[in-house]
Amino acid sequence: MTITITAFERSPDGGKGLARDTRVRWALEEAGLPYEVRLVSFKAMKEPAHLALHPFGKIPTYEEGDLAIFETGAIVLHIAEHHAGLLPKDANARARAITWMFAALNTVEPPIMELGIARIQEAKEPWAQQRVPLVMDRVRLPLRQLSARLGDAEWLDGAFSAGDLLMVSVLLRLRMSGILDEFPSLAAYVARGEARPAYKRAFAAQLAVNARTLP
Ligand SMILES: N[C@@H](CCC(=O)N[C@@H](CS)C(=O)NCC(=O)O)C(=O)O
Repeated sequence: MTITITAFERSPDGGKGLARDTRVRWALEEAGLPYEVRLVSFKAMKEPAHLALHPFGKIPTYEEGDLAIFETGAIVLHIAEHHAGLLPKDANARARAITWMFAALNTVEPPIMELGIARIQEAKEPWAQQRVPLVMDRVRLPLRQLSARLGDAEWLDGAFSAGDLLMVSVLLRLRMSGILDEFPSLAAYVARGEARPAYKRAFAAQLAVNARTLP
């Protein structure tokens, strides 16, 4: 059955791979699954056809036969549960890997998103100067804790898993801020993720979309 995902027709990051379709592309590449991409404009994302797939009018979505789902965490979990390579077979190890998926999306990502909002959308507010350092500290706390847990290990819990895929994807959003460089073990962890052939293929595929010239 053909897998179709949605992605930005033109990503606001210009192809840096930070839009969330890259996470899904990466998971599909790790699992060795071919997929098609339907590109959507910001306008189309808010129209009924797309809202039927994604009630919040965002990308990515995932369609396979009569299944249509949204939310990158759910999509990556679905891929990982049905194909080898992203979750361990042992039940407890699998539960721990899924825990890291949730930790990436529920604990580490929220302050990182908040920092993006503080730096860009709220930049002109009179209080922006005071707020940004506060949010940066809110980003640093889970990073310190994550770095302590990772230690010298290659991945978060044994072999590379969907937990690492989402954690690396989330941490990548910090590169521009310079905060990642304060945590050399996390910077090296992210670099290991980016060095995976599946990540490179996913990155190249989204870049090809964003580098093309629109009519
Ligand atoms: N929690 C959702 C977030 C989805 C999301 O925010 N997608 C962004 C792209 S990375 C989007 O579509 N933004 C366009 C908009 O909000 O209009 C997920 O993980 O899939």
